[in-house]
Amino acid sequence: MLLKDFKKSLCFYFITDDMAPSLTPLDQVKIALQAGATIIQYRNKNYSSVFFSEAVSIAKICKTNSIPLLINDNILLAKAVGANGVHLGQKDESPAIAREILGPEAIIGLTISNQDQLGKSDLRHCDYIGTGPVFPTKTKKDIKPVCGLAGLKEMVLKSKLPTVAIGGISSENAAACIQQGAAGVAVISDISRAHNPLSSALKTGQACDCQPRKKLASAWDDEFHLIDILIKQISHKKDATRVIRVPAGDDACLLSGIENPVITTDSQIEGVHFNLQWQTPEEIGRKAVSITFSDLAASYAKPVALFVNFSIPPNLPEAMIKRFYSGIDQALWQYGGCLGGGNISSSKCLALDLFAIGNGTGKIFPIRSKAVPGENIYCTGPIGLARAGLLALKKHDFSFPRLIDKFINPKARFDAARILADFNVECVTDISDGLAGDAKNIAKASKITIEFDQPLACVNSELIQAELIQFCRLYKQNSTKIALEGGEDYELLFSCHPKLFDKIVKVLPTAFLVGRCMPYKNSWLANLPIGLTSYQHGKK
Ligand code: TZP
Ligand code: MG
Repeated sequence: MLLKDFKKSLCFYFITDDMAPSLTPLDQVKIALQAGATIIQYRNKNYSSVFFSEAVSIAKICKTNSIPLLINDNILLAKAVGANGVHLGQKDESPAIAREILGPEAIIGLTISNQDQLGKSDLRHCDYIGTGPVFPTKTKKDIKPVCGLAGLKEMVLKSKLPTVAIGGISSENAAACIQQGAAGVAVISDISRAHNPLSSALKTGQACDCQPRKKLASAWDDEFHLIDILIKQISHKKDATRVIRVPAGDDACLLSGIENPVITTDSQIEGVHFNLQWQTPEEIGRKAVSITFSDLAASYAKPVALFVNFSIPPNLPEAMIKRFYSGIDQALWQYGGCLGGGNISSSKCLALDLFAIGNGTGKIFPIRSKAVPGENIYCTGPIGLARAGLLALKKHDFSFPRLIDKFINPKARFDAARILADFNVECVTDISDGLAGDAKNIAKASKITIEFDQPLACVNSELIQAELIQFCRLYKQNSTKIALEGGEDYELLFSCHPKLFDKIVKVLPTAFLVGRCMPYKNSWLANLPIGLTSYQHGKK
């Protein structure tokens, strides 16, 4: 689920019933999902550890069908089964504790039965509220008086959070609740205890305008079948360089005629580099290729072949895996290069390991150790945008589309690399770990000190987009810090003589001065604002 769609996912909210006479909670969930339920809550008022495997099975089927799962009351159970969040009552643990345990991306709901509770509740860590009972119900005994459609409407108007109507909901009254402005309706017994649960669920789905699922998604389970369909899915087969003699599909790929083979690798790991709540599988696949190919761009090499090792958790649906490959295919169309092969393996966490082979110029292979005193360090374009985009996503704030796009859709700068190669620039690296960190890599390799331009014009000038300034003002962030420390812009950092730069900037007008190359004096970087570092994996 993409977080920006969160409100939509509240629409048809099914809650499991541990006291249903004939249907297990897992069977109830299957029926609700078939009928088009958009979110599931596992509610088991008699929960004990013997039900853990039941919760795990429900978590699996929800994950496979990309439907968020919330756990009623039990924060630790939510954590243990990898649910998307919790629903808490007034007497349960606080939303603040749930946030601390489940993290910033968790969905946290709170029951608010009336205006008095609304006034008294701290909603800072909540994403939605559940209001009811709207209509009479026999499912829950210790409840407040019914609030009716009028009470629901008042709650919708007074609460800043999306409101889910609960209590006595059926296909007869679901649409009326949504007409009052409710983001969704939560149903238990009208499905779990219905004479015909599927037919009842389908009617509620229809009332909520939710499409039924003809077939529930199945998790991938056959490696060879998957490899077969994924290879077929890659439509970019144009081997412009004519060096791939045997492409993906055999034990190995046969290449010939690469005069200057340039090889690089990169990894994208769920929870470290990407998050399915923010990015679609297509975007993740595309970005994985862009950042791997960014190393080829920084080496003046043209993409030839790409190899993808895909580690996939067992409950991931086949359809979603295909979407990652569709993003990979889009990137191959964008940059060139063919799929040379890969591997698929089952794994606890979702990860894409990419290997790329490119063909270098044969004339120059730019490296980090070629910067010399007398030259300056320059950057090919604005920086800090991707980091700010990531921070915006973490704050669930989608009002910075350019920043978010920079994080989600970085481009390998083959265009800028071609210009630098034409001018015989010999010292280049791509900025993946922040301007300060990558400048330090050049300084160390070249055994020089890079003295940053004062007062850091590169980050304070108009080059930093208005959106970044706006973002920093709103969230009291230091734009210099974001620009210098933030990784993932994938611009190129290079060193050359100022006179050469005067020519380069005419054809690459976004390029700007970062600092000067000086003989080594005590530190690799000088003139950096105090306290700045760069992002390094493994280091906080
Ligand atoms: N909270 C308020 S009413 C209710 C809960 C958990 C029970 C809703 O169940 P049903 O069967 O959909 O009326
Ligand atoms: Mg509760």
